[in-house]
Amino acid sequence: MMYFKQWVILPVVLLVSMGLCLGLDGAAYVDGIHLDSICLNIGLDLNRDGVFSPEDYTLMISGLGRLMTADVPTTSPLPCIDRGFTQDGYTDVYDIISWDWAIHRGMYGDCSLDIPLVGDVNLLPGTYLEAEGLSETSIDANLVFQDTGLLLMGKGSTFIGGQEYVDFNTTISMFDTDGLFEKSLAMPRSDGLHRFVDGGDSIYVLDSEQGILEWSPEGGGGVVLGNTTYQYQDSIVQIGIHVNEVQSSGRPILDCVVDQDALYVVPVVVTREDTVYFAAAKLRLTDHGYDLKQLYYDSNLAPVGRESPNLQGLREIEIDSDGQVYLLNAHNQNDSDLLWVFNNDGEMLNRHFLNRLPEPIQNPIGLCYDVPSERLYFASGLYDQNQPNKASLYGYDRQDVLSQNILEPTQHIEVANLQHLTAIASDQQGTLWVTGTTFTKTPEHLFAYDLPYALPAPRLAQVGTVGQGESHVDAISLYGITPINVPTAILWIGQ
Ligand SMILES: [Ca+2]
Ligand SMILES: [Ca+2]
Ligand SMILES: [Ca+2]
Repeated sequence: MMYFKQWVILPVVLLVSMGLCLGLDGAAYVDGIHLDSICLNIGLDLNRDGVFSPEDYTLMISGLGRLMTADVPTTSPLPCIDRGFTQDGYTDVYDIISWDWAIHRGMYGDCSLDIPLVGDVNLLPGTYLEAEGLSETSIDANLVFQDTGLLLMGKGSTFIGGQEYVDFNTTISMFDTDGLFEKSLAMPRSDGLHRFVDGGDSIYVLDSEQGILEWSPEGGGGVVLGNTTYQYQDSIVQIGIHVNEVQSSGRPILDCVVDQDALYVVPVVVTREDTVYFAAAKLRLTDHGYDLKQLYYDSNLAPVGRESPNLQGLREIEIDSDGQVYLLNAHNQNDSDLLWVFNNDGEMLNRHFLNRLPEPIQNPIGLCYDVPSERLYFASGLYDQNQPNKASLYGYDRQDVLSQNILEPTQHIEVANLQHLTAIASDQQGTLWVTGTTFTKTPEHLFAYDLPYALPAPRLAQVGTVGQGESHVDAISLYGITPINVPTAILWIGQ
């Protein structure tokens, strides 16, 4: 089995520390809870049997929807799940992306799986400095999606010694415009694909290693935006992970919006003098590639430091029909679950601290702008251990997002039969498609010796965007219909 890798296990050092300091406004900010040292020399081998295998991957998947707190038992593998470039105190689909990248890079035994934000950048004159990682073709020519309605991407299962586990490889399932299953395809590149984005006539597929790929309806496609460095005004802006044999740096593109000849991406790493922070970027297609046209960031909160919320969780972006830009940050530290709206020229119009709302939303995920209702939808990526079979989805009128009033949802939808929501897509005709997964066994704490865990089952729900107030929908099970157990991305492409 080629993906198994062995290495020497060294003694494990247990260290938990937490720092406190006062910010400029007098508020107490906490440094990160340094739980990673628990994971020292474990790498991805969560059950510590000396090999990395689908057992470990299944254990990681079993941790989805959880919150990292200081009372997580030191024998729990949970802190070792929330690592890499999505270490934010939450375990969700972004940790799957981080793991997949680490698996692809062969970082099975690396203790931190972390990579620095910035590496050594050789500056050359001009705005377009370098492009790396551009490859010939990454999308299989047989992947034809004409007449398809709904696309799901996710993780299926594999058998090891007669026992079923979650597989690392990525599968895409296609459904027709009535939601009936058509077919599934194993992806030829299965190590970094993590999101679909509507690209008009084509589909854009995000890959944590390669950047943004374009997938044409007739099959085939390749990289349209690879790992790139720009000089923008007085800053250096790095997009994607810059893979280097000695030391890679940067962050993968986690989300993008395709709008005519512009691409909006998040996150990008900005270096200005001695500060480094995250932003979203607008790029415009020119005859020599994409030029960086605009950055979107909160200048009051942006520098990554002790005096600010932790904005290293910048993860999702949406654009409304007036070109206004919405950004979502999720981080379980210093009230860092945030929603922003900017105008297209980069001026911040409003920000909302989602965990300071009367009904706080932790780990916001699945940001989706629905054009007909002019509403912004997202969900909490935490599941409620008291109600493990319900997920909460919120819809906000965009005027309310722009208003300085306390943000209140126009719609609050409880999705029954769904434990952990991973992604939302709008058909832009009044329906949201919601996906995620449900675990039949949800212990309070995860332990490696509880393996084998029961495999999670895929879920799909439809939500109308004309309603108001509280409502309930039931998710249907796709178990036995699609080979995907854990859907990680969804896109409506029907007419
Ligand atoms: Ca193992
Ligand atoms: Ca995480
Ligand atoms: Ca988005």
